[in-house]
Amino acid sequence: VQSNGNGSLESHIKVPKIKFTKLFINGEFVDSISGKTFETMDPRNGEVTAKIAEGDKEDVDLAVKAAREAFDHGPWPRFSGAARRKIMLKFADLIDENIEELATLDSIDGGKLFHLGKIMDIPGTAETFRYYAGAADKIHGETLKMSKELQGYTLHEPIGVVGHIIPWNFPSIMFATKVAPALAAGCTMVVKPAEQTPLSALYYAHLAKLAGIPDGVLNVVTGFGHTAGAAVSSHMDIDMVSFTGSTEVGRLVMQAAATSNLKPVCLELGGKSPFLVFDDADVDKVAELALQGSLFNKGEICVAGSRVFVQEGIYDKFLLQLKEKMKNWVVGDPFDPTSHQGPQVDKKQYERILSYIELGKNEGATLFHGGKPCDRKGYYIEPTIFIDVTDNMTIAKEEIFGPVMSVFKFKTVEEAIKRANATKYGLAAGIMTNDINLANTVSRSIRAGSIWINCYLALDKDVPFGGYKMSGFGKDLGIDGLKKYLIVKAVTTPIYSSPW
Ligand code: TXE
Repeated sequence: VQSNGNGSLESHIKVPKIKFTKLFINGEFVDSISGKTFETMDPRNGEVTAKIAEGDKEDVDLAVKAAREAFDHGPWPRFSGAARRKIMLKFADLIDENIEELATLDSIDGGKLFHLGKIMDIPGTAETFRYYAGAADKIHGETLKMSKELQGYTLHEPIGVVGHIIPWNFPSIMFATKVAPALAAGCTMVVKPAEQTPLSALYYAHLAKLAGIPDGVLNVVTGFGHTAGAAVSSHMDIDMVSFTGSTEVGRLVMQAAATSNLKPVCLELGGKSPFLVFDDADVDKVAELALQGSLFNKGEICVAGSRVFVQEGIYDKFLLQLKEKMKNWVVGDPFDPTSHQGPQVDKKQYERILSYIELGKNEGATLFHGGKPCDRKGYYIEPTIFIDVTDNMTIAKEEIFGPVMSVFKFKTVEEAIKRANATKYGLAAGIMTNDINLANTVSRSIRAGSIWINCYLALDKDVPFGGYKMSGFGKDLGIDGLKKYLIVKAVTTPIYSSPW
């Protein structure tokens, strides 16, 4: 179904005047050294939304210099945890006070549903800052049991200047996922947002300053990946890089880290997650979960359950349910509250997804639903379901990052596990069954970082998230997400004999 987009748009929402378009370095919005800008587009119509300062290596150098100074001599790493907590809580409150504006920016930049941004992305961003604010004063080491002449303890120190390279699919959530734990740890940082979605990151920089985060602690350099991004990953004075994006670029980031100053990296990369439906599952409920699992955020989500394996006993019933549910799936303007799916982020992604759909058809999969661009302006694609997909087809192997689901049939549990694991990725998996023993056995057999039993996309700020295999390594979110921004120092002293 396509919404007509007339009259039903949230009428009070006007595209705001874009206030922040420059780099944020050392607490100031500044032009890029070259003076160059790039255009950010509205995916609803392909029109230019704003001209954004195009940062490059020299700008990253300036941002790193500010972050280094703030780390080596500034107050942030030296504050008590409680002092950092207080400022981070203020930051979270300011985010809450600006929910509509922030959600609007993510919608016009990335095509994200405004009504979900308002209740999920932006409040979730604020909550992530609160979660890590609460952790800021609970960072501590251990006392070590040593030989009787020695005593030791560990200090958990901030790792230093951090580089965050973030993608466009969840601009706000990604910003919080990377920035909040690093702030709590006492690090200073340079954020390189995706070139498709720079608007909200710059707005967060403005709020950070209002909240009282000292100058130089949080710097935002907008620009392209091969220039500004590469300058971050290869910088000699950045102590750690946290990256979310494609597996190809993750490899480049790791190479750059290795050939520069051997900085540690945390990589959250692509996925091709299996969604397993066993014979005893509640078909109605599970069909809904499967749809959300692969179409949510127009399929631009690294944990998309894009390989749906259904056991043969309920296969036909499952397809019937999918067909029924697709009748109510609305593709439309992200500001229309009835829309389930907005436009893809940009022309490149739109064309890439359509080329995968063509490949699916050419390689012999059967088109069960959708399969073409929507007949309207903007980068809208019909939600697409393929059946009769075989494991060796390209659409079964590669991450499409769009609203495309492939459905497979299986017979036995062993077969399901084997086929679910037959991927280079290992980000997530869904297991739909009412049999607790089966769910537990399959959970342990799947090589993936997040397992969802009778639910899907159940991501939360307090649950560690990150992949196995070529989906990367290191964890975001949860307390594990904080640990990577800390470095452990061991301190040892002798104990001289004492009468006590
Ligand atoms: O990602 P890139 P793209 C996957 C998804 C998608 C594909 C391509 O399959 O279709 O990647 O998307 C920065 N050095 N994911 O091309 O390029 C870039 O500027 C340093 C999965 O947009 O990986 C941006 O800030 N940085 C994913 C960030 O990397 C570089 C989310 C991600 O962009 C760089 C996004 C370089 N050489 C895409 N080149 C997920 N895991 O959620 C680019 N960048």
